[in-house]
Amino acid sequence: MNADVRETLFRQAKEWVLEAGSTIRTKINDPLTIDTKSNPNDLVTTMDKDTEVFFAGKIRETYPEHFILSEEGFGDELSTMDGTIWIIDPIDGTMNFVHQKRNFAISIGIYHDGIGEIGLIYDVMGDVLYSAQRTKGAYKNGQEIPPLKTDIPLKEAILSLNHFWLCENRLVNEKEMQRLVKTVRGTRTYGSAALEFAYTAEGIVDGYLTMSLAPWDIAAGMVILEEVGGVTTTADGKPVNMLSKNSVFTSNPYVQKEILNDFLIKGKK
Ligand code: 2AM
Ligand code: CA
Ligand code: CA
Ligand code: CA
Repeated sequence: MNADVRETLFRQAKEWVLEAGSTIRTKINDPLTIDTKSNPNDLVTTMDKDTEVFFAGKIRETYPEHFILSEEGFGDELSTMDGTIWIIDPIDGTMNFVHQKRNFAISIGIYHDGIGEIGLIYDVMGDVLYSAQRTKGAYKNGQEIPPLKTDIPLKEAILSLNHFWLCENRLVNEKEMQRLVKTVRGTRTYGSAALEFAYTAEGIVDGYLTMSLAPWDIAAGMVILEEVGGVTTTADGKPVNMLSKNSVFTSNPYVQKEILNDFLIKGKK
């Protein structure tokens, strides 16, 4: 994608993200209609849907030739990554949105012919915008985020992961995961994949490991991570597929190989 085209698109997407975030803040204490999707803990609210409708409307009106890949069903059915695709999670961390009224984000990645060009992750209640354009660096509220540290011993790393990894699971032997948790300095669980990507990019956690994410959970984060030298793969070290669900391991490359080889691949089922 041409750099000028990308810059214009970036400014437009950023404006819409801030506008959508402002609307959510205004309505944060309004009564919510909450439904469930795949299971009783898989929540969706009218705010998720309304926010996605807002973006889909703006995009279809302004860029009718673009495509939309999004969580709540107002996007397109896509079978290739050809063209310009807005990959949208209107609210990432819906459970946090419902229970905590904070710790959720709007996540938008814009990809062109399969390449991540723009990433925007907006911590709505914190009013913190993480953003990146390919080859132009990553920013937190307009301040450039420095490249990730290259000297983190595993015993001083903080890892973000869901506690399900420590229970019997289909991917990695839980004994290896327990050993990993005891090896690193600490672990965290924030409940918003997009924010966990942003925190990894910021270097306040050194990696994020998750069992099953959709493209809209990771599209923006991957662009931002890449700009600070981070690496994103599946939990067994393979490239992630933007048209399907994936296990995901995004990390500082300095600890990535060690965690992959010594724990995830070693304990792989
Ligand atoms: P969501 O809030 O947009 O659904 C929670 O650990 C993280 O995993 C959130 O980023 C959440 O995104 C994501 N996630 C992906 N699939 C999920 C599912 N089926 N149920 C709950 N959270 C899911
Ligand atoms: Ca969801
Ligand atoms: Ca999500
Ligand atoms: Ca969502």
